[in-house]
Amino acid sequence: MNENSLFIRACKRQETERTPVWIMRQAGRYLPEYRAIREKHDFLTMCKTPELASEVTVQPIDIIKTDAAILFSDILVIPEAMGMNLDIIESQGPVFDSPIRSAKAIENLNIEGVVERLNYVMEAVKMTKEKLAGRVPLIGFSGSPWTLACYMVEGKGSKNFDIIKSFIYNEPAAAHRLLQILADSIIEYLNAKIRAGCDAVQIFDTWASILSPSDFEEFSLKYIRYICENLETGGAPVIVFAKGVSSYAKLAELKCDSLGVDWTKEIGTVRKEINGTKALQGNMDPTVLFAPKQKIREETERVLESYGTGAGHVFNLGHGILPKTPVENTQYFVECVKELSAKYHA
Ligand code: 1CP
Repeated sequence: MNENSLFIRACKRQETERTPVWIMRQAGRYLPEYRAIREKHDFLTMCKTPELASEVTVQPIDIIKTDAAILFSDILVIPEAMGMNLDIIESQGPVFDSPIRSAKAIENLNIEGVVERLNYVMEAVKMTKEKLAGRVPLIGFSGSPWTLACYMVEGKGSKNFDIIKSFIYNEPAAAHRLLQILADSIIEYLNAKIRAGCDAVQIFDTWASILSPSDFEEFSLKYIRYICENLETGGAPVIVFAKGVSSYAKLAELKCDSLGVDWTKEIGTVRKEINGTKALQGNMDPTVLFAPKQKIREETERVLESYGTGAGHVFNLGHGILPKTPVENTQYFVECVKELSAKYHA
């Protein structure tokens, strides 16, 4: 059933009757129904309790009516499973109390049995699939090695990422060792998620945006390539979202099905740049959802128009939905995509 869904077909550049839509970070803080559950449980408990994780995964399907679900979890469960103590602090986001600052700290990571310790994620996948009952496909995800390393070395989010960048320039061998360890764990983790029932997987490289093109190749793309080449997908589409990259030419050579595009590019220009060789996912500016309805409709149309007619577009925002976004506008946005996109398909 899910192989024939709009989302999976669009990821594979097969014809659809309209453009499918889902929203990065759709399971989260802008929904009062999410906040009601989050008030009672801390973030990691929610990730580790399949009953809760599956419940908030399904919320946006019922409330926002998107065409795909994304499993509620976080990219940082991998470093947590490697033994790094993770706290999600309300006003600050994720924090590791002892970040990695040396080659020795990397050797101390507990890299055996990571995926076994993440079995709670696989249980959440199975429970979510039951709750979805075939209504829409389920996307599993991971951070890229580079984006995970950013948090593991910085210890938290950062403005200018001077600590991770000093690390890659001063200790390149250790940095590459860390990135390779992460890449190997990510392959095993995404393969396990697909086996547990995920219909597609997305790799988030949020902090691609802070690297020069040559550093991006050396410290990020190389490992994403390795992951894509070693996944056992069984036909599940692979989506790579590298935020803020200046060119898509090399990404288009990856063994993946779809590329995410942030809102600083014209999606139609990217389509031409890669000659239609991958499906594209995106790319409305998330803050447009704070605008009046007329503007939301116009921007939706503008993105559809930019991509143009034919297969291979999955509508999304250019990055995650923001916590203060009005739910009503989000619902309206999804309605607009569904209504306006039909004329771009034969
Ligand atoms: O207080 C809370 O409720 C926690 C907020 C929260 C939520 C809802 C965090 C902490 N993570 C999540 C869920 C989450 N994270 C999902 C769920 C599925 C979905 O609906 O999309 C996903 C896919 C992520 C992925 C994630 N976490 C990324 C990559 C995507 C992106 O948005 O760039 C990153 C960079 C993180 C780290 C992270 N975890 C949480 C926060 C607030 C952050 C970002 C911190 C920062 O800006 O540096």
